[in-house]
Amino acid sequence: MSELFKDLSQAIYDGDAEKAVELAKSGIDAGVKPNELIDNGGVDGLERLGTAFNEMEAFLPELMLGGEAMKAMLDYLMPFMAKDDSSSAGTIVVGTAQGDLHDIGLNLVATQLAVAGFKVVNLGTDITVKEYIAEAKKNDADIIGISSLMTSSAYYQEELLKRMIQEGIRDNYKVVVGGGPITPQWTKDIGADGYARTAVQAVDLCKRVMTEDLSEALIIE
Ligand code: B12
Repeated sequence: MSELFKDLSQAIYDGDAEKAVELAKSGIDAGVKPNELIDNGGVDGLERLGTAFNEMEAFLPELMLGGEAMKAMLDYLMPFMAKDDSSSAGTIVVGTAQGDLHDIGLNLVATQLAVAGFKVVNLGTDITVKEYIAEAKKNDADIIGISSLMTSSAYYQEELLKRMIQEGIRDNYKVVVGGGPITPQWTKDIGADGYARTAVQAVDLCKRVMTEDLSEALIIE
């Protein structure tokens, strides 16, 4: 990892928003792509923070500061991501599942999809199964995307698919899932249409579930 990525990761880990933005700016000035700064710097810092939290070396306030620093850096970087206005790749309704307030990954997925030409309806956090379905109908969506950062909220991914079957609307929308605890096996078990590990891969996933005739869940990791 280059020095810049290492410093950026550390600034996020330390919850130092000012430094994170300053380092991101120096990266942009040096021609580094926003996605590289996000993935190699920011996400790395948050992943280390998550591990430290698990090992009780970091606590909730540190987690919050890390999240805030990442958000500040993303706010700075968003305008540097070029938008492809040439086509409408499809409409996707996205949000984090019920009970889940994590939105950093969700916003990254929403941004990448918008940049790639999708019409994105970002519902935000703590979205119930009912709300996903109502919003998908209202927006005439092609895809529903559910993010879950906690094992407890992943349960609602399965609930959504069950509810769609009960209401006879399962085939009306593709359903893609993602987030930390989500695995390819879980994706297959609950009968979702696809899973991607990162926001950049989510674009490929959504394009492919829209256009390809897939006989089983599409996994991109
Ligand atoms: C920052 C953070 C917080 C912040 C969130 C700030 C915010 N606005 O989002 C705060 C402090 C609020 C927080 C709170 C809590 N957190 Co927290 N948090 C984290 C942390 C450190 C980073 C999460 C993050 O933003 N990662 C960076 C982003 C970019 O990654 P990502 O979200 O995974 O998204 C990427 C991919 O997964 C994918 N993706 C994501 N969504 C989707 C959707 C689709 C459709 C697709 C295709 C792809 C995709 O693309 C994204 C970009 O590449 C993680 C640790 C970790 N390693 O994840 C813990 C973590 C998620 N938190 C955890 C916990 C336990 C909590 C709390 C319960 C703590 C507490 N005791 O109160 C609360 C719960 C609050 C709630 N009800 O939601 C646990 C969850 C454990 C579990 N498996 O259930 C984790 C894993 C920490 C740990 N190691 O224990 N947290």
